[in-house]
Amino acid sequence: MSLTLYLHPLASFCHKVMIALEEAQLPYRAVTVDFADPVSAKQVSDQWPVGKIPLLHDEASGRHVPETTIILEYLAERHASMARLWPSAEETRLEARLWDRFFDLYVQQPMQKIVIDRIRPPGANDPHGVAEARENLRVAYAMIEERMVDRVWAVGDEFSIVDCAAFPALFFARIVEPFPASAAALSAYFERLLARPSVASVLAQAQPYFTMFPYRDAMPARFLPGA
Ligand SMILES: N[C@@H](CCC(=O)N[C@@H](CS)C(=O)NCC(=O)O)C(=O)O
Repeated sequence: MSLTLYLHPLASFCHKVMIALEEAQLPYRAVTVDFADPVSAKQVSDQWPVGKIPLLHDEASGRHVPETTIILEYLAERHASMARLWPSAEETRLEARLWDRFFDLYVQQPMQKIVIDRIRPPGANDPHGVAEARENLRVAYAMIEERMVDRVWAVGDEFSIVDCAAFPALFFARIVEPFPASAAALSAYFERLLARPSVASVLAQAQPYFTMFPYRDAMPARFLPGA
């Protein structure tokens, strides 16, 4: 097996790549990174000093590839099954790049800001930053709602890398900032994503770690183990 993914099963950006790997049916070795263990964390920081996961290692090329979108581009250049997750028409491909950035920057990042603030040491919280992040999420939800009114998937007619980016972003974001009741198209899109076998598989891998999630108290019961 040529591909190794350094990941954590609870980490939302890792889910984006894990879902894509499952969709593309590319086998990989998963190495769980424990950032509390300096030896484990060093496996990542030696190759990518910013220390973010996921990080891909491809034994076939000897390369380490960081950053979710770059990992998915790298794999698409080498595997037809991953290339199929990227729209081929130029205009749709550009749209896919845009909405991939959208889900990373305007859903995942504000969600992370809110989540991480909950585990900051006493006195180190950033209420203003968290309020801004919540407003960012509300704006993003309104944009997705408008977009998804007449769509099945986020870009083009087929499930794509954008949907891989969308699911983990929306899964954790809606726990910290629920979707508005009026967002019917967004909620229906979320349920379609949930029904995807690749998504169900990645969620099942995350489930044993949900107790580590700082907002576990707000997690819907249907996602908890044994539900
Ligand atoms: N832009 C990066 C973001 C990756 C990211 O934020 N990963 C989180 C896990 S979801 C992480 O490594 N957090 C560890 C840390 O910040 O110490 C990507 O797309 O890969």
